[in-house]
Amino acid sequence: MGRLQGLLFALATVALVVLATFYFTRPWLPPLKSDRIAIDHAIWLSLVVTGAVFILTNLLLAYFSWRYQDDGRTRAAYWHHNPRLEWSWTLVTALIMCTFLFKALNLWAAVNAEPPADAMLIEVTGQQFAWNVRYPGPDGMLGRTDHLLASQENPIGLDKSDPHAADDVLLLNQLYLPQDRAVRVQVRSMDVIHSFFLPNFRVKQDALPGMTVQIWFTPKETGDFEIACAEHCGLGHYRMRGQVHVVPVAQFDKALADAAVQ
Ligand SMILES: [Cu+2]
Repeated sequence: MGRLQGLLFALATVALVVLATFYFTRPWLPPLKSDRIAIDHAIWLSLVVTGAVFILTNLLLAYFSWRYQDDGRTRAAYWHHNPRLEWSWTLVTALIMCTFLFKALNLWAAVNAEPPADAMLIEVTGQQFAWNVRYPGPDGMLGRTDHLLASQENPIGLDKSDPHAADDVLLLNQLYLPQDRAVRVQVRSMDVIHSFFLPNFRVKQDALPGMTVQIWFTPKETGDFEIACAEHCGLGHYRMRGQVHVVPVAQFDKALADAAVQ
């Protein structure tokens, strides 16, 4: 019976390794449509390193459970305290983790670097349960907002007495972006914490009440994609979705004007 048990455990472990390897080596990220390819590289690197450790340790587990299972005669050896072994696995693991850490810090610094001077300004304000999108209009300046002015008709509390507010373009759950031009998005919230998530653009930024957080990226391909809320923000969280439309720069002004009329 002992023989069979070890063999079955080994086979189950090998099956797990084969299935996991098959599943995780297929492309599972949504297609990339922005300039943030470095994020994909970081995800793949950590998957390759942790995946190699996973495969190696599980194959060893399968082998040992088959090879050294109870045969009714051999006594198990017991020993402890091997400082050299303990130091080596601690140091090797620490070294790998430090490499990940420094690479991630560099990537984080690059993602959060100053946007190009000609980046297009857009404001996105989360609210239960919608995304309010605002463009500054021809004057290039966003009008003042005040939470106390917010109402059903004026969801972000735009101060209409501010001269910069008159030409602001407001959209609901529709975000138009120019292809191949950097955009800087000021992410805000009217109520609770939301998270502005553009899976195809590798963008995810919490929208925090009382704070304006700026992110920037460059859309690379035209098409329609999803905006999701990635922070559980209330009963309607599931329907807090919108669409991103990336259009060629030459058609951008018209696309935005058409959308604003609707
Ligand atoms: Cu939300």
